[in-house]
Amino acid sequence: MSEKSVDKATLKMIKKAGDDNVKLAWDRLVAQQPQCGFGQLGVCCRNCNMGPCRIDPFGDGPDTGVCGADADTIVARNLLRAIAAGAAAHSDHGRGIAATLYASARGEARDYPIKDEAKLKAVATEFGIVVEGRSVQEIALELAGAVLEEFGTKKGSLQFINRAPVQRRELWDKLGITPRGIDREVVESMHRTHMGVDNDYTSLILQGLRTALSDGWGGSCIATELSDILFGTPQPVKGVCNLGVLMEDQVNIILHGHEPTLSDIIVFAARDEELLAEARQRGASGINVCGMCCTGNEVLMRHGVPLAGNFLQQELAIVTGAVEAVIVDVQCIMPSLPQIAGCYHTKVISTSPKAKFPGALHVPFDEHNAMEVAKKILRLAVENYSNRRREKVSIPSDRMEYMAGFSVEALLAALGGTLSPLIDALKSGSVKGIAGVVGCNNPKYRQDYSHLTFIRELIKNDILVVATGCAAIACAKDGMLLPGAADEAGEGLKAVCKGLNVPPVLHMGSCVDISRILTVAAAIANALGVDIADLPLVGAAPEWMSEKAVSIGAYVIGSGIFTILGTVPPVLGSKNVAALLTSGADEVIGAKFAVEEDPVAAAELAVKHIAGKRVSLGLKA
Ligand code: NFS
Ligand code: SF4
Repeated sequence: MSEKSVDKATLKMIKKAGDDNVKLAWDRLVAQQPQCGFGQLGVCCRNCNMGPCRIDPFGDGPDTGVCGADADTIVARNLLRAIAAGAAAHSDHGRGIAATLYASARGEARDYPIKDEAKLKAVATEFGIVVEGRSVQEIALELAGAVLEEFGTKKGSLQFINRAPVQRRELWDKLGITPRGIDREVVESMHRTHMGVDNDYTSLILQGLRTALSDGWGGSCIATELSDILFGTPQPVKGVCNLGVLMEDQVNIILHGHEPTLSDIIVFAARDEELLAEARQRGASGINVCGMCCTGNEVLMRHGVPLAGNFLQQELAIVTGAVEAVIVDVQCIMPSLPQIAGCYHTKVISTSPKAKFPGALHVPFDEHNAMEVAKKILRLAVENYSNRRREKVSIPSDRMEYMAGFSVEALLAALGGTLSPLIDALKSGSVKGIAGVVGCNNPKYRQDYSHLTFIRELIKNDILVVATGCAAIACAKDGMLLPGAADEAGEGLKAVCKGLNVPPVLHMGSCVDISRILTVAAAIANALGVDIADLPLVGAAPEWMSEKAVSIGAYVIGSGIFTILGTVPPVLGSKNVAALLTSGADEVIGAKFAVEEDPVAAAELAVKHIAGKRVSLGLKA
């Protein structure tokens, strides 16, 4: 049992699920055994109806598909399609936020006023938009228009890439991977992977980097920056995390998915007096809105909303028997939820026209009428409190406090207005380097174990950790986001954290907020007059599972940062592709991937890499 997770709340609810006869992701993983070896190696292709084809990895069966595609082509094509899907998910999220800003500026989304005018002006200025003497509405309208244009832009490259150091941009130009329109890269990737188009694995992978860069410096960056403008730029905030945040005597609501357009307004709608009165009338003492996964991170970063857990806890929240509604929009929502909810009284309410779930209640969310719809959804949850079956309720007591909210702006404020103190700490070696630790849970690996073990090793070695997504939630649950966690850090990092009263692991937000990490990396490189690839940085996704994570990994190495994957990607069926990603890429793009399932060994790789970069910069290893 303890093999499944290091999280006590998770283990308790896995046990309860067993008692309640509920099947979870772990059970379904067992039912899938043995998983397809061709799929694991990435050598199966279904891109046309002459197939499906598969390459024999042992060399005594076919070495090409019907069309003649070999393992290199098939593996690279599959990888490119995964990147395109991941980039599409992040970028479509970004487009949704941009459309909301556009509607807000046109006076068509009254529930979304602009919360951060200073950031609006700063981002508009970046886009070359005049801000002097103009109203917030006028600026927002022009900015939203310019941002929406980035998806299919004619101007040849994306705006936010200009944050990257000139050396990096010149390299992208030289390699022909400067991202053009965001949609264009995704569409071109689908075109290139159609039967009989791009068959050269190097060319396919370069397009993978370009598509991923259009995510990291495009769609994701848009999602982050425009969310800050609309919902407020995060500032350090405290809250509580893990399934123990659910309340026995309150209407419990889980917000799960990704887009803050939905989650942010629900947080405010839940303060409605009428709804609270209705809840009290039904015997509840209040309405307890909690987050899950990345939309949870969005509302945690901005409002300190309690966070019920990360990816592998979405089913378990329902298993507590204490959740009236799981309100979802898009991404990382298991299709199993309505089925599990059927064993309890929980209602799963889907809200996005893009994501319907058989067995769930669908209430289309409408940004033009957001508050009204939010209250309608909440009313369903409140009414459902009367259906709670007390005998099925068991909420684990496990909960942990966290400090989050480290936007770039908040980080700068903590440092006294400039990055100089951080750069000085890097130079002196009190902080040896910075690691971005991101990504999911994966039931193939013990939940949170790799995240936490890897991160602990890093901070011991004076490497500052910045985290997002489900990795950051793993840290929150384990107390790693508290300033006191600095006691586990090396002497140098400990002193820096104590001086600033910040944790050794800084929660920077949801997965689209990895764009914040890129922005900081670029700013440090620019301040030192070097490329991002010259800095003592590493990226890691210790427990990744999603296609979004594949896109993230690709844009992180595309941006010049060595990246360690803790779960094995399906590329091993092509020696050439695997060699390009884990070694050849270094000479081309200045960074490469490593795959290491053991988090202690992975940390050793990170420490060694950072020491090497420090020496190259003329700093003490
Ligand atoms: Ni990221 Fe967020 Fe979590 Fe993985 Fe899914 S919630 S966008 S993909 S599982 S970190
Ligand atoms: Fe087979 Fe080629 Fe068609 Fe893929 S594209 S299914 S390898 S024939």
